[in-house]
Formats: sequence, C-alpha cells, structure tokens
Amino acid sequence: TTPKGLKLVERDAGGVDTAFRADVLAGLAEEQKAIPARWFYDDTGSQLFEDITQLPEYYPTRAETEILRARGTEFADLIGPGRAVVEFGSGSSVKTPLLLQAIAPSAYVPLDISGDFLRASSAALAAKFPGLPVFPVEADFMRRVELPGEIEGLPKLGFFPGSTIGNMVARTATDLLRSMRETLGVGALLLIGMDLIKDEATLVAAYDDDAGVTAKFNLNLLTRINRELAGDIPVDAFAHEARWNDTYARIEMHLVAQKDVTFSVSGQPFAMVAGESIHTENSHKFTRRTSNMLLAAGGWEPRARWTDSEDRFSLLLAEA
Ligand code: AVJ
Repeated sequence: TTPKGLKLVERDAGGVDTAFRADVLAGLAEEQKAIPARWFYDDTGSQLFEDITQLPEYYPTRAETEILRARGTEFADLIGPGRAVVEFGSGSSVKTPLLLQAIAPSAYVPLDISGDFLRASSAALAAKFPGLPVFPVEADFMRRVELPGEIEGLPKLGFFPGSTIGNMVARTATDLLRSMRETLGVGALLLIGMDLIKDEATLVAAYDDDAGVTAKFNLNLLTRINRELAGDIPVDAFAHEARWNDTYARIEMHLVAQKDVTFSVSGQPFAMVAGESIHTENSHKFTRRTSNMLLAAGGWEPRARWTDSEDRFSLLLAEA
C-alpha cells in the first residue's frame, strides 16, 4: 500500500508556517523567553534527535525499546489484533515495528507536523509490512485530528512513545490527552511512554551529553528560526544548558546568551543580556502515581503498566 500524504499545516503566501512564527514571536516577547519544544523537529532536528537516541547517556529510548521487545505477548493479550494503530509522531524505525509485530493491526496511521520526515518514515514502514495499509497524516496533533476515512469503524490504539508527553506542562498534557480521546473515540486504547524520576546526575547527563549532540539539537532551533522566519540571531553567542527543576520534576533545556545580544525575527527586534536564556524544552519525569493521575485527568483509565529491567522508564496502557 502506497502512503498518501494529506497536508494540514497552515502556511502563509511566503511559505512560512504561521503557527511557528506566532509561537516564536510570542515566546521571545515573554519575561522568561520560551519556545515550545515541538519546533525542534525540522528535518535536521529530527535527524539530530535520532542521533541523541544512540548516545550512551540517553537511556530512555533503549529502556523503552527493551520493554517493547520483552512484552509483546502481553500487549497482544491485552490489545488484541485488528486495531488501527494511530501513532502521535511519525514513528521510530525500531519501536513502531516492534509494536506492530506484536499486535497484528489492520492499519497504521502516523501523525506528524514534519511532512518530509513523515513521508520517509511511512515509506520505510510500509516496505517492512507489505500487507499493512499505511495512511500518513501531516497534522498538528495537539488538536483533534480528522482520521482517514479508510479506518472508520476499526477499533483504535493510540501509540505515543518516547515520553513526548513529558514535553508538556500538566495543563497542556491534559489538553492533549483529551484531544487524543476525541481523535480516537470512546473504547480506544492508548499505549504511552513516560520517563521516570531518578537521580539528578543521570537525568542531567541524558540531556547534556559529552559528545555535544544535545547542544547541537538545542542550537538548531535558532538556525531554524533564522532560516524560516527571516531571523539574524547570532547562534554562536548562545550556549546549551540542561537543569533539573525539582518543583515540577522536570529537566529544562535553555539557550543561554553568553554576552549581550540584539537580533530580529520576522522584522521584530529583540534584546537579551548576558546570562539571560531562552527556555526551549521541558522534559517532565513521573512516578507510577503521577502518571496515573495525569492519565485520569485527561480522561484515560490506567489498565496496565510496564517498566524496563532497571526501572528507568514506564510504558502504560489506558482506556478511553
Ligand atoms: C522526544 C520528548 C522524548 O524529552 O527526552 C531529548 C527530546 N530533548 N534530548 C526528551 C529530547 C533532548 C525528548 N523527547
């Protein structure tokens, strides 16, 4: 089955992603400058994230993959065959096949805002599972998504691995879980990854690796802004920083100005003093109870939970 794209991201006459521009201009105007983490993932950012998942310090991907490999029989028992798997994000070449292999679904629908990456990973997936219909949708899944008519009537399994939910503050995470429930419908299941709270040194190292790949990933956001939003941010004047925020149980990534700087984005002027930062990512960490609480707040009832052999990462199954 040939993947067929369906374009839903809004662009202005000049080809600018209007939501990206609005988020950046509003975020840079705040007292603590901040840009939502979802804008990391242009083609370069998506590739750099793939590189991050291979780093010795970055344990979440390996831990989650271990769970997917080890628990296939249990997933099959609890989920059953014949579902349409709706993945929020275009999917990794390793995790998605492990799930599809385990549960024998009837269709696969990856949702992503990065169209090129989405089409590439969908084609690779379709080649690996020749009998499986694949319907990629280019969309911002923070809002309710209209699913392809071809999967109407099939029971749904939402798949949201990687602890991407951890990028959101509680209010936004709750909104997303509710949107997912609307997208998938009552009776749907959701398999979702959530990273666990652990010692601070391990957490900080996972977001500040020795090879500097995470620093590159963080700084690429500025390069993307310069390219796509007519910016002149002096990228070399910024340094990557990862901090643990214990109040909110999250790793924060910042881009810290190393000297006073002025720049403009889409014609808007901005100034920062040395030491001031742009907050670029939150990565919340959970316990069994806080993950269940978050699911319940979003309208999902916890049904099962798995962790890896070192208790670093959790995968939860919930029902709408
Ligand atoms: C893609 C949300 C899983 O928060 O761990 C990795 C992204 N940022 N290193 C995470 C990320 C820096 C990541 N997720």
